[in-house]
Amino acid sequence: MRKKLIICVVTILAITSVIYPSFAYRVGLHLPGRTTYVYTAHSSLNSSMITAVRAAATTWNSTNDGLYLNYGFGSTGTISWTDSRNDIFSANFQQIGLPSSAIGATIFLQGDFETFDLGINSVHSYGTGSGESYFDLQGLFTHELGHVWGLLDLFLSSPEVLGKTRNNVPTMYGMNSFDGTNNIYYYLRTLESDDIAGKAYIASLIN
Ligand SMILES: [Ca+2]
Ligand SMILES: [Ca+2]
Ligand SMILES: [Zn+2]
Repeated sequence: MRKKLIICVVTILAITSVIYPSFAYRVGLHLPGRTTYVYTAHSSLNSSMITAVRAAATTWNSTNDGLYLNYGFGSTGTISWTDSRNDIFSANFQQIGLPSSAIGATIFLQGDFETFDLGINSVHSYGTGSGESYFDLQGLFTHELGHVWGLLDLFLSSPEVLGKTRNNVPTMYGMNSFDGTNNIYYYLRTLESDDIAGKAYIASLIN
């Protein structure tokens, strides 16, 4: 059983500007450079992971605000932050220079929000469901894909999180442990009103 909270980070390799309006969600660091991103499933993902990321993308697409994540193709080879591929991958974060304590990370380069890469840290155990001995893949991917749209992590002390339970905590809650479970990701599969409002706000800025 994991007793330690592990921060799930969005990694911006270089930060251009920070806008930080406080609504019932938080946006900042960047606005997406595209209204539709095509992502690829890297060969480091197993079939369960691919199923999970596609379900997570469908969840965000269902908000119907003009911002879409479309599956492109399977990819192989080296992951590059600077190529045109938006790879979804699994890797040992420490070995590739990402924060070793993170569970997932979404990576943009400074000034280029046309492309991203999104990874899960292979040192952890992943699965499907609400079990406590692993992290739910679909919920984790749903959370990370929210970062693609520019939504920021929320934490225990965030007004958006105070008073919430596992059943209504926003998907953008940024740690694994909440409301007595160490696998809050299972509950992050479904978007809450704050997540939907945040994405709609971002859509209104760029559409
Ligand atoms: Ca890339
Ligand atoms: Ca939910
Ligand atoms: Zn996060």
